[in-house]
Amino acid sequence: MNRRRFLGAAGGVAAVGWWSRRFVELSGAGPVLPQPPRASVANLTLRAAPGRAAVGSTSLDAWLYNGLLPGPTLRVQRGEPARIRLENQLPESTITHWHGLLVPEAADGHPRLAIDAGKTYEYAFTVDQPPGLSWYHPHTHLRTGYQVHRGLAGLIVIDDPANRTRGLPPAERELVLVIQDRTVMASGEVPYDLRGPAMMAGYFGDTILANGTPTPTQPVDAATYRLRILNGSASRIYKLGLTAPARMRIIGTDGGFLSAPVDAEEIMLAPAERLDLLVDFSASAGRQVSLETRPFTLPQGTFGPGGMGRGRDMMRGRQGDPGVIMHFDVGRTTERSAAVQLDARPTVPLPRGANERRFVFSSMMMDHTINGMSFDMERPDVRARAGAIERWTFVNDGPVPHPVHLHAAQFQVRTRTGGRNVVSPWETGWKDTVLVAPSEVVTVDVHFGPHPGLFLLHCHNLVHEDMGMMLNVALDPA
Ligand SMILES: [Cu+2]
Repeated sequence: MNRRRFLGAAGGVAAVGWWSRRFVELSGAGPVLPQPPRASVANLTLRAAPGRAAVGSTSLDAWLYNGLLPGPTLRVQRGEPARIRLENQLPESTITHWHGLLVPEAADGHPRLAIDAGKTYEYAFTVDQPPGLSWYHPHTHLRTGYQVHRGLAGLIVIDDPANRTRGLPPAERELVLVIQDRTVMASGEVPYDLRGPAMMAGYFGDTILANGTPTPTQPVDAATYRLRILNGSASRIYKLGLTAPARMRIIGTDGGFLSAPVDAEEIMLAPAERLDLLVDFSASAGRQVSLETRPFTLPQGTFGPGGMGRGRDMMRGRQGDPGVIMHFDVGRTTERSAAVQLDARPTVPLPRGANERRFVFSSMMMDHTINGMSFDMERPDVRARAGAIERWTFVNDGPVPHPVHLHAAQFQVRTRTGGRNVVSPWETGWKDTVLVAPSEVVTVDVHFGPHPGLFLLHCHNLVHEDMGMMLNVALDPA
């Protein structure tokens, strides 16, 4: 069966008429933002299994890690060894990837390591990188999008022992937030229907879930909070903003802290990107502040406005639709925020004579390729060296945006030409995922981690990834 037919056939509920669907009930004063329970990685069993997860007035027919949506938040200290046993109680094969962690090949969750239903996989690795927010999710051949969509995803926080001396908010004013969009039926089913425009633009759900909850309301003091945000959506990009006076300062991104906080009015967050944010609510005491995603259009590339690239699906909305993610009810208790001292991973200039490579991301006629190639599990496509520094250029010559993700490395975004034509403030730190919109050319300086082996470069629009927009990166020993 070819890749496209397989995805279409296996995509979940087949034909669902709009008349049988309804939006998950929304209420103005919903539940608070649930915080996933924390788990240590010292001796962790992560069980992937079918389950139910309460979502608004219904319950999702889900696949979950340890019964939770999102899964438990793994808290780890730098230098701490992780021993994690993955138990696959799903009806199909799976494997878990630790997105953002620099781990040995055997622990990276390459799809060729997937285990059958009923089997277990033992992960052993040591976390040795600066504090920051990473996450974990399946990386199963052809099935990543479906398995994440059913609910398999969770956060990893590399803790920072120096939090308080940096002037950052205390633990009780730190919130994690996973943003995902899903269409949830009254029955609890979550159709993942990839026919038509979805095969080009990706999956778009009609409800935005914040830690699995539609539009929660979080009570906060009129003080500074730390929000650690993951866009865990398959395809949807969010343009984050606040509805009432509240100052947003970016302190970190995928790979850890920026060198200094950067103020922002709006922040664009593509699938798999993370954000470490300070929000000062002191100007909105006694008011409600909403975190919203604002409308946007990206350049449309070669199809032009109104083409397939807009991915308009009558019922599910499309890229750039506005929506409310959650509310904050700001109390009267005020507290002045302290001066913030960050500690960024140092920048290293590109060495003379560094390798340069170019990758062209193309989406045409519902085929998604990199340099004309579709993913082959065994074929090494790029050979580089562990520990090396290289300059890579990502080119989007098609009509749909691609959040480009590289395993086993962190990179720094250097330039963006075409399209938005700017490197945004939230892209200035160390990253592992960067949005390359239509017509854009983005150069990054890649710093490979210390581990040799077979790793991946791919689009993190999970629909594109499963349709083959992925290459193998073979790292030789340093
Ligand atoms: Cu893509």
